[in-house]
Amino acid sequence: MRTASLRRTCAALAAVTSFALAATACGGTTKEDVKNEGGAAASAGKADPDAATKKGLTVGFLPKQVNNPYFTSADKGGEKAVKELGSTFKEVGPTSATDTAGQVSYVNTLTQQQVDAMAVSAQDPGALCTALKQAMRNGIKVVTYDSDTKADCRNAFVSQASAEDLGRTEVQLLAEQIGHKGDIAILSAAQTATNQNTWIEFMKDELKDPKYKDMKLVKVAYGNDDAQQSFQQTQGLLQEYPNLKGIISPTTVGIKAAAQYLSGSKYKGKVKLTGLGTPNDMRTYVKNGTVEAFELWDPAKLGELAARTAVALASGQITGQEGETFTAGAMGEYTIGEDGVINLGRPTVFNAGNIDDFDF
Ligand code: RAM
Repeated sequence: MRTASLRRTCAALAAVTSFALAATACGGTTKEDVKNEGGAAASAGKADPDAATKKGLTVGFLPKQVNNPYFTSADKGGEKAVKELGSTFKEVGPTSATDTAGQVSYVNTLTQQQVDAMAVSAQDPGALCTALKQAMRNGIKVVTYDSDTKADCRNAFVSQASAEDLGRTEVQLLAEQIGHKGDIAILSAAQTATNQNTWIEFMKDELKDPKYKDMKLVKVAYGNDDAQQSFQQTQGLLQEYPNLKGIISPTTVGIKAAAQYLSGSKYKGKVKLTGLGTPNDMRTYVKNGTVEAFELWDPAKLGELAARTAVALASGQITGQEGETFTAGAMGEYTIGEDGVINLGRPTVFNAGNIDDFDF
């Protein structure tokens, strides 16, 4: 059995040396090690729901992108919860949503800094796996939030809502606005983003229903969660498809940039736009008639649930197995579902009638 201090040494080694060297120095990495020391399917030990909540932990948040207001809200929610629980919060992360190599090195940084748990929003489903598994082998609990990696590369995934619900309802929202007729496009984030790609698959599946027979998805464009690129991609879509009737943008950066473009163009109010946005970003465009309705969850609550899940894992109250339950403070009780997924709840649809009730 490894001691905690050996784990720490290995963590530091793994982060500063090559994986092979760290594995040798730490006595090799066998399948059994992985089984015993990490992975949703192979979490260490048994959960003890009555275990005390540990204090004095360090929980690192690693969003897709640090300068994105959505992640600012989410991570603030995480920070508040971590502090309330008597632990230390830290945040690291890239400024670009397409800097996957940067995300990998931030995982290694957190491992090297010997955090107790990390909450990661993955830019890419597979790219972080080696680094995340290394973290778990060193006793660090790994939660993904917002955007998942593969199930065996983390202990649990805190999902904003059912991916299926999100994908299908965005198509439904747009269909109502365009009378179920016309060409439509999707303006997504990064091409590799796990969350957006999952939602887009459900959008495509929803569009197979005969009630959408007169709607055609002509293109999926990628604005990389960059305001300027998203603006230009919207402009490009309208140039390429002048008969476009609607756009779905399942990204807070994308929908805002698309709304900005549409609102200053001849397409304002004519080309419908929906997707996932924050009420504060979208208020102007709802009030000026560019956007009728869009949806989102509360990012701060997502961050809070990620933090509480990370602390529950690090305290041994849960291991990430399906069926385990834990209390997430005032948010109430949550049950871990299939593949270690924990669902925050249902998203809210925002429109002119309710947008002023929200401030995030
Ligand atoms: C952007 C990011 C994030 C996504 C939201 C809706 O801020 O791509 O991952 O969940 O949009």
